[in-house]
Parts: sequence; structure tokens; C-alpha cells
Amino acid sequence: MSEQYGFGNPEVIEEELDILIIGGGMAACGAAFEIQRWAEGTGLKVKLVDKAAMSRSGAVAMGLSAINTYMGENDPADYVRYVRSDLMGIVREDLVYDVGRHVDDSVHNFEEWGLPVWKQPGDEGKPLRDGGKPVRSGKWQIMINGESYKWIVAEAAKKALGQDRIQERVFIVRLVTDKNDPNRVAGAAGFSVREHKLYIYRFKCCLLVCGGAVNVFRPRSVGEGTGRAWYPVWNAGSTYAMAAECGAELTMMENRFVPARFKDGYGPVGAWFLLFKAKVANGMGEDYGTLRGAELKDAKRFGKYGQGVPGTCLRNHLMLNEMKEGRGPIIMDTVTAMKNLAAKMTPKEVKHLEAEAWEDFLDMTISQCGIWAGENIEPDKQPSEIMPTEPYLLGSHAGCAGIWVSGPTDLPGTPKEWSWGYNRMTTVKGLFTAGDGVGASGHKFSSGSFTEGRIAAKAMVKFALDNKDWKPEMLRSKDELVEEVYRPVKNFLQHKDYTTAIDVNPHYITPKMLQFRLQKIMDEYVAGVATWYQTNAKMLEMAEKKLVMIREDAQKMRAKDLHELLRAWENYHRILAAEAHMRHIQYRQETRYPGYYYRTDYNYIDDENWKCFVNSRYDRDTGAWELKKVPHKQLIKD
Ligand code: SFD
Ligand code: AMP
Repeated sequence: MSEQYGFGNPEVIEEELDILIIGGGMAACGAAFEIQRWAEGTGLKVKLVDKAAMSRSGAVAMGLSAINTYMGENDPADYVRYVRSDLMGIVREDLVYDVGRHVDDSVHNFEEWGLPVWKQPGDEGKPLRDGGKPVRSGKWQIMINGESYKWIVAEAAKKALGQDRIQERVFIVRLVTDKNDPNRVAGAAGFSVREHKLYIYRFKCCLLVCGGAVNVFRPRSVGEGTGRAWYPVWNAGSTYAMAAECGAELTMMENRFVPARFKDGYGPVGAWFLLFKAKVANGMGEDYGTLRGAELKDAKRFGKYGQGVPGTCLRNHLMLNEMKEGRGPIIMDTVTAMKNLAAKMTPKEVKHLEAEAWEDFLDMTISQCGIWAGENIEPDKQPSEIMPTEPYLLGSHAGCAGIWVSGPTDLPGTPKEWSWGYNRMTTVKGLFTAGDGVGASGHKFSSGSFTEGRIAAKAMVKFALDNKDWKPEMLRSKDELVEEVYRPVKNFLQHKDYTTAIDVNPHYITPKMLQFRLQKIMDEYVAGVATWYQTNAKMLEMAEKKLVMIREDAQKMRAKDLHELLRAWENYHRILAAEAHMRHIQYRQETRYPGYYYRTDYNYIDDENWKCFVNSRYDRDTGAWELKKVPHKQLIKD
């Protein structure tokens, strides 16, 4: 291989472990923090690998301004009702309840580790654990000064697990099943994004927590704005793709999240709506929610879901209608909101309020402040535009795409088939997940994802101990894995001299170009922004053909350096996540989530036929997908 491009033969490092944590985000940090408590003294060998640097990796990289899941005075059963209603009736209530009953302890820990939590007057300095009352923005959300949120949580995780058990900047490409049991995971392969090294890990079990999928759809930010997104651009669907390739059953991959966000900067709206009590209007200045909200009462189209407080997708639906019918743009009246709040404040308090308005974004979505500064917007003087973004695939925010997992057994009425021994284990033996990875259980957010990592960690230790004498034997040899992981490099080195323009070559495609192609397909056929989030059977049939082709062509991606190798594999993961999403939308013949996407050929909610989970399985050898309905069961009464 050519040294000119920094590619000699890679050094291959093989390691035998008991437990591997793949990812370094909120769920991984939860697992790292919890695992030693159960593994101490057992002799189990545990390791964590993250493609980036844990202190700023994943969705919480920039920080957050709120912790969106904190029970406090609320009942976890009520939390289940909220999540169920926001996700249009179909969630795994056992999993949601499990998060609800454990999440507060995690938040108390965050505070003890140094995260500043806003408190009610009189309770300043009183920790949450001792009954200190937080400032709530909504029933479930509490306000924090969270610029360093991830740094603080990662520090605790690193201390608990030990720096010597953590490897940063290793991108895991794929899981490998066991030679003697095709439904059991035995190892993983990846590469260093900084050094010329390839890693092969063998283990008894692993936690796959690589977050959701971003940049699967053509983003609204193109050209000079490229790279800006709401969710973290580094999370490329690795969780869903690697699980699918390993044979795990996915669930609710038709679901997506289309967040309403401050236009161009992607600033979240929660604090503005719930804390600052800002109102939105259409371009004519009309309060469209009040004016046309009654449309949601149409039971033929929205079933029972439009009768009460509209969930996140239905709020989007009303907004989209305004824009589609030419009554945009949607404008948030930050000016009146701040004026109302300031009415009873001293000048000093008003200054503080102004600072908070900026800090909400400085702590979480800095680019929004860049937009405000660049466009001369002061939120107390000028309103801002709100816009539905491109779709994201995730299982922890206001969405529920993900993997089908085993749950707890102790919630009365839980179907037996929802639990197969180890909490948060997927249908593949030894493969666990949490956070964005767990499907049919949204609204966990940062705190719930961390908590789910803790739940999984405890179960993994039990699994590893129960399988103490089992030896993993990987189906693929070391040479096969090296060949596979470095294929994009080989594509480049073999063909680079065929043309004089390095990016133009009939034998390979650059990861960047392939990504554009994927995003165009998803945008135009699978209900992206180009079609106002609409699709139908025919469009999906076209998408299916194109996605199968792009999956084949992905074998021809080139990598001229380690950075491109990373990009190539991210794209490969995106393609599989995209295909799962498309196939689930194709299978579910209804519009379960109006405002997230529309099947225009079945433009209504059909509880009679589709109040069920949709699960899928991918066969890596044949490339075929199998989809099925799985019965839904409500466990907590209305
Ligand atoms: O304002 C590989 N989230 C919010 N949660 C809240 O509690 N409050 C908020 O205020 C929230 N908001 C918000 C949020 C996220 C973002 C981006 C913004 C605003 C701008 C959501 C939470 O952050 C989210 O729910 C959790 O972080 C999910 O946790 P997890 O663990 O499932 O994903 P992760 O934290 O992104 O971590 C993923 C990790 O995987 C690594 N990784 N490692 C190895 N190999 C590979 N192939 C890998 N691929 C990825 C990543 O590096 C990372 O470490 S608001 O909008 O409501
Ligand atoms: P966001 O900033 O949009 O990610 O929202 C943060 C939290 O506030 C999530 O729990 C949302 O479901 C909730 N939220 C945001 N906007 C609204 C709204 N208009 N009404 C009710 N809840 C909201």
C-alpha cells in the first residue's frame, strides 16, 4: 500500500474482553458509571470505545439548557401517559416506566458532580436530592446551566471506569456474530481515526450506544451552512446499521423526529415555548394554533389523538399547513414574551432575563447565537423565524425509532414475550442497547438515556457472569475484517492513477458525493422537505430500487485518508438506517405521525389495523428485509 497517502498496512490490535461499551455519549457514560458497581471483584474485563473524545462527544457535545426528563413530584405512570400520547399511542410502556422510575437518581448525581440546576427562590443551594425545588420549564423539564453538561458527566464516567479502560477516537464499523451461533454477537471491528491501527475486540456481550442518525436526509443547511444540523452530525446511524447487520430486530423505524427549530441556527424551542411562554403566529400575524387547531378534532384523520393536548407531531402538522398553504413564515414573538416577563422585574432582573435568552443557546446551540448576531437580532427587540427541520432518526428525543429489546418483568400485565431475561438486550444474544438505540420508548432525553445505560450495564454484568465459561469465536477471520474495513482505502490506492483529477474516477466515488446521492433520494422520495414530508407507495417503490443500488455502490467508496475512511463508513451506516426507515414507512399503511411524515395514499391514522409495533429484520447475506406487525399492549390505564 502507498505510504504517500499515509496508508501502510495497518497495525492490527486484537483484544479479548468480557464487556465492550461502543460509544461515549449519555447512555455509554451511564453504563461506564454503573458497571463497576456490579463488576467490582468479579474479574470481568470491561472497555469503552468512542469514535470521538468523550468529554465533548455525541448529542450533548455543546451542552444543554434543560434536562427534559425529571420526575420530581410526578408519578412515573403519568410519565408513561405523556410519552404514549406524544408518540401517538404506540410505545413499550414497560421500558418507558422503567426509565421513569429510575431517572431522578441520575439527575441527582449530575447535580452532585457539579451541574448547576436552577432552583426556586428560597431553595438556592438546596440539592435536588434533599428536596430542593427545581425551576421547571414544563411538567417534565428542569432548567440547568448546562454548557459543561457533557464534560461533567464524562468526567464521572471516566473516574468510575478508569481511564485505562477507555479508548477514544476508535470508530466501530461492524459487529461480528459467533461462529457457532448465528444469533449471538462475539466481537466488533473498527479503526482508529487518528492512527493507522485497526482494532478487533472479542467479548461476551456489548452495549451498542452510538446515538441516532443525522444527515440521512438532505439538510436544510446547504452550501455555506453545510454541517449545521440540530442533532449531532457525528451520529451516523451506526447503532441501527450495526444492530441490523448483526441480525437484531428493529422496531418503529418508520418513526422520525422533525423538530420545529429556530430557522437556520436550529435553536431548540422548548425553553421559549414553556419557560418564556412565547407565542407563534403565521406570516399574517394570526394565532394559527387557536384559529385552525380544531382541524385536529377530525377523528377520521387523526383518530382520538387530536382530541386532547396536541403532541409534538401534531403541533408540527398545524405549522406545516400554514406554510404549505402560503401563510408562512412562522414567527415566534420573542419580543412580547420578554416584555411580559419583564413587566414585574427590576432593571437588574431584566438584564438577567436578556442574558438567559442568549445563554439558552450559548449553552446548547451556539450557532443560533451566531445567526442572531449575524442578522442583528436581539430577541427582546426582534422576533425570530421558526421552521420544521429535515428529519432525524432517533429513539431518545420526541421520536421512537430503534431496536426491539427485552424489558423489565415487574410491571403488571407486561406480555411475557417482551422480556427474555436480560434488560435492554436485543434479540441477538449478548447485544445490548440504550438511549437512541432502544426503540418504541422515546422522551428519555439526556437523563433517561444515561439512566438506560445504567440499567443495561447491570444486566450486562449478569449476562457476562452467567456466561463466564463461554468463549467467543468470531465468524469472520482477522484477514477478512481487515479486508472489509480497509476496502475504501484499497479502492483508492488501486485506481487513483487512472485519472489526473483525484475526485473524478470511474472506479470509485468519494464519500461526500455518495452522501449527496443518499440525501437526495431520501429527500425526494422518502418524505423529506422537498415534498413537504409526503410520500406514497409509488415513490417508495422508486426509493427502494435506488437505495438497493446505492447500498451496492457504497462498496465503491474511496478513502484517501483516515478522515475519508471515517466518512465512508458513516455513510454506509446511514444507508442501512435510511433503508430501514424507508421499508418501515412502506410497510405501515397509514399516517401515524402527521407532521413528521405523510403517506398520502393512506393519509389518516388507522388504529383498527395499525395500532401495533412494526418490527423488521435484515439479512446481511441476502440483503433482504423481513417486516411484521407485533401486537401493542397498553399497560397503564388512561
Ligand atoms: O433542547 C460512536 N437532547 C436533549 N436532552 C435533554 O435532556 N434536554 C434537552 O434540552 C435536549 N435537547 C437537545 C438534545 C440534543 C441536542 C443535540 C440538542 C438539544 C441540540 C437529547 C439528548 O442529548 C439525547 O437524548 C442523548 O444524548 C442521547 O444519548 P445517546 O447515548 O443515545 O447518544 P449520544 O449522547 O449522542 O452518544 C452517541 C455516542 O456514540 C459515539 N459514536 N462510537 C464508536 N463507533 C461508532 N461507529 C460511533 N458512532 C457514534 C459518539 O461519539 C457518541 O459518543 S432539546 O432539543 O430538547
Ligand atoms: P425542544 O426544545 O423542542 O426539544 O423541547 C424540549 C421539551 O419541551 C420537550 O420535552 C418537548 O416535548 C417540550 N416542548 C417543546 N415545545 C413545546 C410546546 N409548544 N408545548 C409543549 N411542550 C413542548
